[in-house]
Amino acid sequence: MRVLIAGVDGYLGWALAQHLTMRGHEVAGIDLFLRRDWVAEMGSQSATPIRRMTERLAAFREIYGRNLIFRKGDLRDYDCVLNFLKSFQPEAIVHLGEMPSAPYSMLDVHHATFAQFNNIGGTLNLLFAMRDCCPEAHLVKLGTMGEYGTPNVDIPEGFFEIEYRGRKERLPFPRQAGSWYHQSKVHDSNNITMACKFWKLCSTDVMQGVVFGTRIDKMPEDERLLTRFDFDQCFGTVINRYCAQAVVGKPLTPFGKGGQRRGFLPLRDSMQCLTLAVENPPAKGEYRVFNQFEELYNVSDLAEKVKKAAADLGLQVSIRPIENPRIEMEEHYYNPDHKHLLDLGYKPTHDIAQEIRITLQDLLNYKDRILVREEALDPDIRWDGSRRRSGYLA
Ligand code: USQ
Repeated sequence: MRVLIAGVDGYLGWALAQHLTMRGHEVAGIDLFLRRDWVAEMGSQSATPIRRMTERLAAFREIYGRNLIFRKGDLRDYDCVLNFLKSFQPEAIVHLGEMPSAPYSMLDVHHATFAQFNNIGGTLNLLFAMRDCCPEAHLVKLGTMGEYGTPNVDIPEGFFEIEYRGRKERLPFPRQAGSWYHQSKVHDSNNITMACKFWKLCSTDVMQGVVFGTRIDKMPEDERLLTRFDFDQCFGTVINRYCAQAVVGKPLTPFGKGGQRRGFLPLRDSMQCLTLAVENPPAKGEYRVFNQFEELYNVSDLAEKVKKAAADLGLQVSIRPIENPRIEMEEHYYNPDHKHLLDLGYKPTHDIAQEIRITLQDLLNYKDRILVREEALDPDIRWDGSRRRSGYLA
């Protein structure tokens, strides 16, 4: 299948290009390298030494014997999007090309408007370009579990049956985003739903949980193929940040009471799930939603798991909760469904402890790259709009 990946230079995109190629798909990618700039803006860098795209492409060709067709381009530029789609004629488009950080979007008005213009505008351009040149293609769009928020009831996969004043309807489950970034994904979901309805496009909107780890299945041992690994306050997700903290001997930092529950999945499982979505497209005109995660954990339990895995490797680390810079519930009910991907054959990794151990081992090779950007680990972006470092709570 011809698959176009928007955001191919990112954490998921670079890994997915390899995973899909190993499965025999013809892959093209587009990227503007903005993730590299955003992380630098946060005073940080990828712990793994990611290469320039020219070197990445050469390594790709050498190791997989296939070309990754690449275009440097901006999804906010409609002509660029349209021309690339026209020339590649994708059968599937995996859209990972958005600004993915909640804290980054909460920095100030400029970052909030950037997050929404960039994400919503890029997705709209893709939808219009699909309508105009490849309406049969399948859009696999990366949404987020964060679109639903943390309601005090179970969360279905996108839709639920409701009876109101004696009448019944299948409606989208209410979205209650927790940041300007998460809100941009909610708007995307609404726009995609409309494009499927009006233009008979088809789409899988993937409500993905928090991804962690360094590895994908069957990954050849070559440093040039490593995907990026961020640990700063904006682009590092919680388990990845804990692992980076453990490697440089800093305390692990659950925010506040630490009872925040989320769905998590290793990078290798994210690849498996996105591939299942690509290889099993919905019907013409269908908009479907997959909740994509392996298991639910709270952030305190995860800190304990990282501490234990680190101890197994001889690293002594402590856990010190810090003031929560975010406005979010710190103890709450959380019970989302996640059946659609399992029905399609998703086989979860399950051994989270083993995955954390592998991540720590990989990071130990790059300890110095984390140490030189150690300050980037400490959060100071607050949801109330102020900027102040979070102190330890105990
Ligand atoms: N957290 C800590 N300590 C830390 C960092 C984070 O306790 O050092 C907590 C946060 O307060 C939050 C939870 O961990 O309650 C998850 O935070 P995160 O930074 O790992 O993830 P989040 O901001 O939710 O965003 C990430 C990705 C985003 C994706 C989302 C999926 O950056 O692109 O959409 O995970 S989900 O969380 O399911 O919405």
